[in-house]
Amino acid sequence: MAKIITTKKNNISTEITAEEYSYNSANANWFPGHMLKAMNKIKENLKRVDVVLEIRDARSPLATSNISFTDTIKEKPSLIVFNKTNLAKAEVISLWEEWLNKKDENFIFINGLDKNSVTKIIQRSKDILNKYKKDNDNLNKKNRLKMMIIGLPNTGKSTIINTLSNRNASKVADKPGQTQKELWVKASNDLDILDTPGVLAPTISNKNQALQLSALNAISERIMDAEDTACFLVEHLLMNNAEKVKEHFKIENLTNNLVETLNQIAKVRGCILNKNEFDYERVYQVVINDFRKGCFGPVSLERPPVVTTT
Ligand SMILES: Nc1nc2c(ncn2[C@@H]2O[C@H](COP(=O)(O)OP(=O)(O)OP(=O)(O)O)[C@@H](O)[C@H]2O)c(=O)[nH]1
Ligand SMILES: [Mg+2]
Repeated sequence: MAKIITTKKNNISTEITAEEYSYNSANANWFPGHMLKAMNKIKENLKRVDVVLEIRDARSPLATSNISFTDTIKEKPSLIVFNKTNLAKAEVISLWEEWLNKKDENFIFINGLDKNSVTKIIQRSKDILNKYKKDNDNLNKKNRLKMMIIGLPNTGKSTIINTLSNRNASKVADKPGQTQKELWVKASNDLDILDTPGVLAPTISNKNQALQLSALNAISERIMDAEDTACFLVEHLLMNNAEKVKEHFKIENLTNNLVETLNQIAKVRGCILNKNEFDYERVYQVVINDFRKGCFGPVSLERPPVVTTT
């Protein structure tokens, strides 16, 4: 059977992290108009809330950040919430906690589907707010807590609100851009939360970051195609979750070679074209979908940067 992986894609399998790409103005759909609108709304609503929650994905804590948020909310009490811990590797989360503890940031790791875990956000937010109030003692004491929830698309903002409020107050879906308009939700007698549409950073300068965002379903396939995303995922999984790949696809003689693995997946999943060629487009979708369903066990796409001392 013929191998149809192109040269360009084989480049992906080598030094992607060293490559520098620019995705800003060159890419027509990178920062769509509705995101600009959403960002302006976030700024406008800042004065109506006590605390801002910035949701990121625990599998990619830095890749799912947005510099526009950091700048916008810097004067406001805020908490970075790393969501989807049930999909990330526990040992890598510990490394992140160690790394983040050295920074001057409020953060928490949670599983957005677990009520006990999500509830921890409330106490942390109150502690942050109380500390802030002590430092700004002219602020009025109020009984109701008002929160705004922001973050990249598909990081789990609406899910967290639903878990907190015990109902499907905001629509949830495993695709970017589900929430299109801000929505106030009364989560309990003393808590109101403002859900907002996901907003991407206006610029992403690193291809590895774009690949992570694509794998996590935070950006559409128009920006990063399935072939690049699937090759990135297979390479990552072969290095970090090989046993699970073997088990999931029932591949006995798994190697660490990208093309051989794609071919083996094509065989076991019957992704074959008419002329006995592998149907790589279908293989890419299988890899991406199975990753998003969590079929390879906990996966952490990013590790804390290593600080080198000279
Ligand atoms: N496994 C797991 N899935 C989660 C968690 N939180 C959210 N999800 C899933 O992630 C997907 C996206 O969730 P949403 O709540 O719609 O994400 P969002 O940030 O509101 O997305 P936009 O509205 O598009 O910006 C859904 O399929 C959720 O079920 C979590 O902690 N663990
Ligand atoms: Mg949403």
